[in-house]
Parts: sequence; C-alpha cells; structure tokens
Amino acid sequence: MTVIWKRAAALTAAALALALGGSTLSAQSASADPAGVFRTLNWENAADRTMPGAPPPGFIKQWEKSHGASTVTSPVRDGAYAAKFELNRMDPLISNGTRAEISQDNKQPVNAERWYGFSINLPADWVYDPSSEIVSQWHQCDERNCPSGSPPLALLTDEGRWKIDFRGKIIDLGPYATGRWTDWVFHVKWRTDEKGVLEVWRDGQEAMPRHIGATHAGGPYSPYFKFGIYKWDWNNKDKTTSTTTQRVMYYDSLRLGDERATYEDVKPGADSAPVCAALPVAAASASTFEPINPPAQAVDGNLSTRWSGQGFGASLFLELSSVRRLCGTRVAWHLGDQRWNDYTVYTSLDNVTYTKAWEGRSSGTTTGLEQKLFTNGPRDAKYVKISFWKNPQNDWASITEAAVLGS
Ligand SMILES: [Ca+2]
Ligand SMILES: [Ca+2]
Repeated sequence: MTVIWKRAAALTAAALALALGGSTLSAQSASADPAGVFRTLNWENAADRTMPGAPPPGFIKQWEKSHGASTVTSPVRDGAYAAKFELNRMDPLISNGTRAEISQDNKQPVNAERWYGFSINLPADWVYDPSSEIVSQWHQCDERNCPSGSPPLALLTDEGRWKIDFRGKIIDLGPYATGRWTDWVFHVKWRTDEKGVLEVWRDGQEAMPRHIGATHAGGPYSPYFKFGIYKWDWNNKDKTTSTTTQRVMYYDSLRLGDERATYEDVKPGADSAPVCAALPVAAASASTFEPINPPAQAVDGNLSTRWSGQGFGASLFLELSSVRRLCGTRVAWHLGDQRWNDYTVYTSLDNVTYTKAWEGRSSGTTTGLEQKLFTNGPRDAKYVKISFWKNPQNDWASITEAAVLGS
C-alpha cells in the first residue's frame, strides 16, 4: 500500500446562524501571535474565510470541486470556524492526484527550522478503509535539483491507525479516535546532515522518539507543508482497493512557527480560552416597559421573568461597567417557541452613537437563549441596544433573558 502511494506522490508535479449550544466560544484570536509564529490559520479572521472559491491568503488551492474545501461553524477546535475537507472517489485529479489540499508555496528556505501546530477532527463516520490517506504532508520542492520520490514526511490514517511516514519508514502511532479533535505539533529542522531534528506530539504527549539526523534528501529548498486529504489509492478509479467512496474531515488551529517559536506558541487551541463569553451586565434599561415587566427582569437569570415593551422599535439597553471587546449577544424571547421576532443589535461606546452589529429574526422554535455573533466580527463597546421590530402575533417586545458576549 505504501509503495503504491509513493509512486503516485512521485508524480505530484506541483503538487450561523451559529446556533452554538456551547456556553462559550472564542470569536477571534484574542492576542497577537508570538514573534516566532509567522502564520496562524484558524479561520477566525474573515480574510481567511475564502474557501471554496480561493485558498486562504498566502496558500495554494489544490481542490477541484467546490465541496473540496469550505469553512464550517461546527465542529471547531478554536473560535467559531474551522475548515472542512471533502473528497469523493470520483473527484477529478488535481496535481496528478485525488486530493483536496491547501498547500504552502513550494519555495521554503533551505535549512529551515519549523514548528507546525494543527488539529484534525476525523468525524464519527470516518469508517475503516483498507486504503490509507495522507492528512498532512511535507513535500520536497518541485524545482530542478530537487530529489524526486515520495514526501519525506507525512501523517496518514491507515487501517484504523495514525501513522507517520518519515523518509519511507512507517511509524505506527496507534488507533485513531473519531468524533473528536486530535492535536498535533511537529517540530522539524529541515537538514540533510546530522543537524536535522524531527519531534512529534499528539494531544500534548510525545508521539514518537525524537529523531536526530537528516530530515530530507536535499534540494535548494526545504520541504513545504500541505494539509487536507490526499488519497492516492483513488487516482486509478477502477482499480482502487478502497471500500469507501467519500472522506470528510475537519482541520483547525494551524500555526506555523520558525526557529524562534516554541511548543507553547503553536500548540492547537492556544487561544481557545473563552474570549467570547457572557459578560456581567452592570445595568439594564429600556425605551419603554410595562410596570410588571421591567428591564431588569431581562438580566435576572430567570427565563420565567421578562422585560416587555410595546411598539415598533421598543428597545432594551444593556450597559457594561467598562468598554469591552464584544462579539455577540444571546437573546431568549417570551413565547419564543411559538413566534419569531425581528430585531436589531446595536453597540455604542458612549450611549449616544449606536451602530448596527447584527440584524435578523429569531428562530421561533425555542424559548431558550439564541446566540448571534456580530456580523462583522468583534468590536469595542460599553453599551448594547436590542431593538424590536415585529413578531407575527402582536406589537410587544418580550425578552425573558439577554446576554452580552465578549472578552
Ligand atoms: Ca477556528
Ligand atoms: Ca428573566
């Protein structure tokens, strides 16, 4: 099996709704990357959510069909977004292979020291297949004077197990688990002499003995990183030994570091602390309310009490004790399982000028809190205004609970 893919690889020329039930999520990297991390790709920045039409900035697209790579909101390893890769047996070849991958540029500096942190989710329906697939690989450069052959380093799933192919040697890491995230950190000194290093961690534990010595066969560049799904056994559609016809997997929390980086700098989920969580509300008020349903009852933690205000534009105001980085709201509507409500969320720094952060309709299917992240990402604010427009039954705004999310 390994021999088969090696041949195929050698041919590789160039080669919201957000109804998130969880209580917290991080909406965006809360802090700047450490100095040694030169690229974070966790799809939390809107500019990275380019798929399926285009690769994230700085990367190369290696999928043919629109299902090949896309952005999803579940599951996620960090924040609110992750990448989904889907490969079907009959997908056309791209770069001489059946693949859905995102690739680095193939001109990586010679003798580079690199850290690669990422997390992979093989979903629960990732069935056993006798033919394997590469889910991350480090490919030798494609220029003249590069050695041909299979990639010097690859992470595979094969017959129910994680395996590493390191320069032709298969290292069995044991069974894979499905339906959850598996964290990986690779540290490589790309060298052709005794100064090379390969270290691998899985879920925070060393996954294999540290290798010291050559890590690739040479050429004018260091190997470049590719990730997604590459299933060489599907290259020949008629003669595959595979017993499945589709592979779907999720990828998140990629950090690429240089020689200044550390394990801690690139490990997946490094900023998965709750940076988009409910914040304490200092005061609640309203543009209008009926005396038995005052605005304070929208923040008393009790879904059986409510604020009710009558009329188009009736508004609930939530004030924080200071300016915070806000990312969204949660709102529970009275009789929310019987009727939808159209409403707009605004934020303000000064309680004078309000700008729109989200606008839409509640589901009409739940009396529980419904989470809406701000349409254009987090923003600084101290005040939140929730303005009611209409529901199909009457002209009353009735909110049982509301929460402001932020960090
Ligand atoms: Ca993410
Ligand atoms: Ca309440």
